[in-house]
Amino acid sequence: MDEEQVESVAEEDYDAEKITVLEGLSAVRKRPSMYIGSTGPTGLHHLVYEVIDNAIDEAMAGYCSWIKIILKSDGSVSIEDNGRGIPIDIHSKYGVSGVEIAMTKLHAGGKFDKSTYKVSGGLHGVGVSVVNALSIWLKVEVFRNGNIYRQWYKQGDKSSELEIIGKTQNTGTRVRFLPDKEIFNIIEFDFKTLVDRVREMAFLNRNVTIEISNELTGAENIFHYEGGIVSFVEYLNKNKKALHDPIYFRGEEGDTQAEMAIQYNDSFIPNIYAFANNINTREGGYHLSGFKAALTRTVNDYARGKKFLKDSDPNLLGNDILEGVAAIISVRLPEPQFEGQTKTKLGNSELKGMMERITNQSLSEIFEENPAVAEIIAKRSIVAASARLAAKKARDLTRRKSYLESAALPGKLADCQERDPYKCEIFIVEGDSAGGSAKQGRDRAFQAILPLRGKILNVEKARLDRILRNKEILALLTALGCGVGEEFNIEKLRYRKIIIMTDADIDGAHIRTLLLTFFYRYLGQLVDAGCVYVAQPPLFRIQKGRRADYAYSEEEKERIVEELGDRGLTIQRYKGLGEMNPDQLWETTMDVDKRMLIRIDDNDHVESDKLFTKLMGEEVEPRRAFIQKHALEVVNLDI
Ligand code: 0RA
Repeated sequence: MDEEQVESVAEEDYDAEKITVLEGLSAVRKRPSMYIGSTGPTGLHHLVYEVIDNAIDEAMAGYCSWIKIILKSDGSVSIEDNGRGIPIDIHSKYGVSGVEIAMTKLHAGGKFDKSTYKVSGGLHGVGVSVVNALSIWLKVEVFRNGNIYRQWYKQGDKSSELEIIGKTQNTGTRVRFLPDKEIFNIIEFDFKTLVDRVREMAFLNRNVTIEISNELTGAENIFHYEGGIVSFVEYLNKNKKALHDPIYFRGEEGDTQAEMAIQYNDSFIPNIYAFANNINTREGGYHLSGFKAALTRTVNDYARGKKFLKDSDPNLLGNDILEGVAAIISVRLPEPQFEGQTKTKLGNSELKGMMERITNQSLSEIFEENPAVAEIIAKRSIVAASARLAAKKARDLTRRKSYLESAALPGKLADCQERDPYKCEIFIVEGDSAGGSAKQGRDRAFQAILPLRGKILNVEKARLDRILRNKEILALLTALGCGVGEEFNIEKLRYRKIIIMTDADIDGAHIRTLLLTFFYRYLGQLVDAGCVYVAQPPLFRIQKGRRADYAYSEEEKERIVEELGDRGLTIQRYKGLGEMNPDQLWETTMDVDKRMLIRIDDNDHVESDKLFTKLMGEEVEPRRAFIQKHALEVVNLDI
């Protein structure tokens, strides 16, 4: 790989060697995370998104209507589009083809000069050269000028010249690459992860058809949504009860465009996704805050105008109006500023006023033209406001109680000795007998045990005020110490590891799901902070003589049995944690050195929401089977 060494102006005091700037792709291979975020699964999938983003750029410029992604059986991935094709002519400045520039120069990806596209997607905008740098091999094919061109690369360096290999009537680009296992811990793509992202892309770009298939399994999906983000909100509400037809409006100022789709459902949870140039701005930003402010104002104005709110009533708050809303906001702007921890917060402040103007104007018109819809939204927000006041009363009550009882920790909590939250963990255990084993087995220096009895409330079907009257949830919240809702404060969290430890049977799975739903819905910040875990107790104990092995799955048991031979084996199947003696529970599930924990994360909020709705929502019948099969889908393996 050739490295351009660009010398900076060196002042006498400086060591010129040290300030030599390395350009070219070797920088990418040296520090991949700087370009793709990580060398874990997220970074790996980012490679695919980077190529798709280039194709979507072509689509946004009006030249591409179709993208096809194939997971190949050799582990590589192919991304083809029917855009204009990467230019093949020789660039006057560099003396090499456009293809070679795109493949070997940083930031040269889809944008040779800024004027090529008005707006452009891509989180890092680093271009396909980064994909090239991090691939053991890459093949690029261009369909252009009646010809098919092809060039091969190895770890970023070309391994063949650009050559014509055939004729075609089409235009477009096909890139196929195999990620370099010297760079990535894992080089297997997760089909579902790709499918979810591609579906989102198709919602956001209504004119594009995206096909994705997996050669290994034969799975195939084709996404094309005429309705765009209207289809997106319908998708969000699919297993929920929608209260009206979706509302849609759009507007533009200068080179910036915005569109919004809104549809309320009968749940209590807001479900809003804001995108900027197709990027999910999870951390929000000015587009989102402008939208929320205007939505709040418009609903308040309407409710006052129609006298649903009396003059003496206080205004509805933003959160009242957001209860049960599903909304998509999509903005496209020429120079997005991505800020925040994960670079997913839109920092362009001019968007706030713009979103307010568009939303105020369009939504008040829509409300005037559709009074039935407006009334549903206004009245539902008023109910939410009264529930908020009731919840506040309930919270005040619990707070007062905890003041009275000094320390006020729940009686059944077996606390640990350590006080530094970062060193402490709490096991939430189902049932008293398991709780007993856990209390005896633990390391009391830093492990606390909270046994919960029976089923906790299904929080999916209740508002916060009712949830806070549930004894088990109160005990949990008091033990955690971090509060909930407006009072949430992670600094007050007493344990930085919260470990859900339930039986490995269907009831255990159910309780685990109830708890996860509660964390996910009401203590999402703890999930985002990576504090919530699920313990993995073994399913079998296999004894031969003095030797005991534990198996955490059916397959592992088979393997151990095979290894030890059939004779003289005693196999015990654990139905509940209570069947393990304290030593065994410690050894298999609680000992930091030996246990396996699953960290809960929420990488794809849209799909997590759908999963929890399915798990805990109205439809009772399919639930049991579904929980048994999928309850752990929401989690990723950690540690
Ligand atoms: C540079 C310039 C143009 C298009 C592209 C790159 C381009 C890159 C990729 C990567 C995957 N698919 C792509 N499609 C296009 C503009 C082409 C022109 O002006 O004709």
